[in-house]
Amino acid sequence: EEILALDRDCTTLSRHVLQQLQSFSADAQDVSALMNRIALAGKLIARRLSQAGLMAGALGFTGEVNVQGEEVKQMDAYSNDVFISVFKQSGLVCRLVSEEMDEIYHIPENCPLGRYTLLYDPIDGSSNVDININVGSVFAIRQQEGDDLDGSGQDLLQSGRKQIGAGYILYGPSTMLIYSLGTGVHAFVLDPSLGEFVLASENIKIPKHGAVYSVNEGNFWQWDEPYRNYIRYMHRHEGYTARYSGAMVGDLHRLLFQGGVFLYPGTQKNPEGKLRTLYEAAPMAYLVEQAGGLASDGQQAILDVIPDQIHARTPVIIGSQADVELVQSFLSEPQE
Ligand code: P6P
Repeated sequence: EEILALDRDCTTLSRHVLQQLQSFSADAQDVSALMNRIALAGKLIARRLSQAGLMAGALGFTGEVNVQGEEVKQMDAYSNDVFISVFKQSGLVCRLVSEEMDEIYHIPENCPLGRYTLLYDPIDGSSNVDININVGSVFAIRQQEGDDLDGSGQDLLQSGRKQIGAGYILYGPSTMLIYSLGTGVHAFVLDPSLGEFVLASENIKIPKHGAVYSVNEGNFWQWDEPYRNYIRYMHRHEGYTARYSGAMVGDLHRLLFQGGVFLYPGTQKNPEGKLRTLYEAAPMAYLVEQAGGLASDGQQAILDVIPDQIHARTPVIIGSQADVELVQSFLSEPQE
């Protein structure tokens, strides 16, 4: 038992990544180093979150408004800066795309260039930060294609199947890092006494069905009728229960282990919904498909969605196969 625990403690994230890639090539080493950098960003953000309530200026708003038109929380700004600081000198990336930055961040001239682009939401669910409820960071890794000479990042406007890896960090009672590089979904837990993410579970498979449906029913009257009919079905049938935290990462983490479905449909005001394709929907869809679940925008797999701009949004129906298919059955009903 003790040896097993010791062996698990020694399965650090970087070693696990190399095992997943079954290679020690330069590329594999780069991806392993990149994942390690993401883990470092997670540790720095987790540390700040754990102290935020004690630090003047760590909570509340900065007074700015981001590209989403949302007020920027101190924690959003800090966490975005953490990712920049961690990756700027890494020699692993050439660009950063963040929910918190209108423009693509190009690694400065005097810094070493890498071949990957990291796309991330540094703090997803930041409305939860000031009330000490879980938030998360979401990330996707794409390989640099072409030269992006005009810096517009057109090569990033491709389907989520171009992602070479994705994952999230969940800042909850414990800090967890969940990732996949295309060979299954794996979970690590931050052991603060070691300052290391330690392997918790491998090859996580989402249950084929779960009781939970996770959606903001406050938007009910803005949805098209098929979504309303689906919710009415949920209300009228035994065996379903609603869970919604206001932070996608926590809601999807629950579904990964317990099954169920998370939805953020389009509304009349925002037909594309609220969630961003490149750094929220696509990475989560990548993970959920790797875990044996489904992720749809209502018409097609989210991984086949090709965004028309860096901060494009998409409707999201994501989770257990049976539960996503149930939603889709309402969407395919003929409309009167
Ligand atoms: P609403 C957080 O801002 C977020 O992007 C997701 O993490 C979350 O699921 C959703 O928006 C919450 O949005 O409109 O339900 O408050």
